[in-house]
Amino acid sequence: MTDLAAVKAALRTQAVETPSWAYGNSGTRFKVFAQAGVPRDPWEKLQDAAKVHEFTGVAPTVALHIPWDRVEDYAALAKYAEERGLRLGAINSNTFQDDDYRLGSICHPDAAVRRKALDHLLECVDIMDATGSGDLKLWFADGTNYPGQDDIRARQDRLAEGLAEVYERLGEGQRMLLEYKFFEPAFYATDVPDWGTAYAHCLKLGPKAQVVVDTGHHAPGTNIEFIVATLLREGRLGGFDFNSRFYADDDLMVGAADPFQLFRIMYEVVRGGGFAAEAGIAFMLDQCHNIEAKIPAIIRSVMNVQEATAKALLVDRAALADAQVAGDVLGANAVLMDAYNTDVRTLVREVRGEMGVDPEPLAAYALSGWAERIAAERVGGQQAGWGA
Ligand code: LRH
Ligand code: MN
Ligand code: MN
Repeated sequence: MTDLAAVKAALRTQAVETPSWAYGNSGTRFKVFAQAGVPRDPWEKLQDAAKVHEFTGVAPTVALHIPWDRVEDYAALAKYAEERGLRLGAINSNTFQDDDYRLGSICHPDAAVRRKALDHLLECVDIMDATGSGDLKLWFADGTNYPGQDDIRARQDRLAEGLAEVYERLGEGQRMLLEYKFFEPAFYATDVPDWGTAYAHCLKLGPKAQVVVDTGHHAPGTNIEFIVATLLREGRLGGFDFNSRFYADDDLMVGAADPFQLFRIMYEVVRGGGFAAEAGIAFMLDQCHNIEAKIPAIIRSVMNVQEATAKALLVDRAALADAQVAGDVLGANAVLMDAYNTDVRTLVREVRGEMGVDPEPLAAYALSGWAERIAAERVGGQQAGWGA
């Protein structure tokens, strides 16, 4: 038997971080379809993020991407967020949109390019100081396209050296979250391709270096929940970049392609003690909404995470443990599936009501008139970054 009151209490503490770039226009290599009312600057992105939080109650922080969200005064941006009931979350670095980075950034063979990339990462920590953000999220587009193009080991040495310099710069209460991705834009060898490589670097660096799992960054069929369980067990799971994929790094709404996978991941989080606030795991979205309306898509994503979490919390852990110890294969599987197959929509509606949030976030947002207002007021929305 699961304690429903405890499940609800846990759900009320949930926090999902939304990415500033999901509010902007984005697309594929082929076309960016501009939408009416899209934010023109980081301030307007925060206005939209505040709506997501207002209608879900569980999206209190917003991740920034530098330089996409470059402003003169980051402390003022943080204050602007606060005035809207938000906080600024992870600062995402960007060492992939400059001509100099053709052969990589902190793994580049030329020391001058490495210096430039490192200076950017250090600037991101300065921004964290100003915004009060605790996490620096690092993803490197570094890698090679052809065997022999560069020395794989030397690139690892450069990576370790660069990361160490940034690690040293981290202040009290600041962490470095290292994100891996198995391919793209490099096609032969990526310098941080998998959790093992990220973990090895983090282990050398120290406890403030943690691995971030972007759910879209694995080969098809990868058992992501196993990675989550392992990193949690080792105390090195820093957070998630949630999204869905059908093929590659699709950045679709989390829980859209494979809600069962999202449940399995959230179950391992709950099982490993990662859901408690003290665990410090950042539950971030990393998505792009190319053809669908952005704010409703982000609200839907937050709801999907919330529902998957509710199901994970509903797993009858005692019954599961009994079945596992008894070697009852089908019984154990049935306990897990019972939780997954539970319709939790009424439960989460109740949780919202208890939090003073409308039980139907999407309908409430549609009625709020915000979409019409921004479409009328904002002309010339900003692109999220791709193809800019
Ligand atoms: C890389 C990535 C990384 C970037 C984001 C925009 O594919 O997942 O997190 O910062 O996309
Ligand atoms: Mn990501
Ligand atoms: Mn990605």
